[in-house]
Amino acid sequence: MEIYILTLFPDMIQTVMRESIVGRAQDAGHIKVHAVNIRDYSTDKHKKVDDYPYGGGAGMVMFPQPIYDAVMAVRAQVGREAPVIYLTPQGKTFSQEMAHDFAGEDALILLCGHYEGIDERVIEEVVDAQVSIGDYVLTGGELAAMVVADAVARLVPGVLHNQESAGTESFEDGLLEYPQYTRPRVWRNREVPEILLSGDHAKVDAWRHEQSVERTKQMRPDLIKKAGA
Ligand code: 4FD
Repeated sequence: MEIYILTLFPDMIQTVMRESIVGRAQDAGHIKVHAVNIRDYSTDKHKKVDDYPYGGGAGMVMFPQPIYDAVMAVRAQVGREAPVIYLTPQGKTFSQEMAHDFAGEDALILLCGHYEGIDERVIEEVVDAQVSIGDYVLTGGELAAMVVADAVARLVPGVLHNQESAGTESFEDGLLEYPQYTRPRVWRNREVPEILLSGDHAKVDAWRHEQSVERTKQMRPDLIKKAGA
């Protein structure tokens, strides 16, 4: 899968996406993350990409031309259908379900705004979906785009190894994850729950499910209704 991130800060993308599991997945050829500099597509003599908002108000607005040209260039390069997803606080809240939908695409084009956002007309012209990673405002869409890219990348076949399987953790069954323990068996007078040392896999599974349900009731009662646990 190819993920194109259109941004004014391509170095920010490259630096993060070459690390850890996503970096390894790129090295192995499972995914490729392209950071596309929107400024490279500005036809302005000073490579300007933003201007004052019509009607007045604080901040600057990214004007349509460089964004439109960057999207067209990427679309031509991809050659296949690829949704253009704009990261914005006005978008639909990102979810694990959305991550699965996006993971089914050959390519994604993630558009990052800065300043006070982008001209509404370029959204109407090229954007297929507006997505928000949560109800807070960031200085730019880059961190939001990388959250989406990371959540999608780990669902691409081959990206996670057996030790890191995608299906067993929080949200895949609508419940929060159960608590995990490793060595030592006693740490600062705190013991690992006895049942985990019993070797009885059926009992361990039952205990973990019960812990997941309890934890979800405590921390995220809103999820219990959906999970039907
Ligand atoms: N919650 C998110 C996305 C982007 C962002 C921006 C309009 C500001 C938060 C469009 C205004 C983009 C999010 C950049 N902040 N900031 O997903």
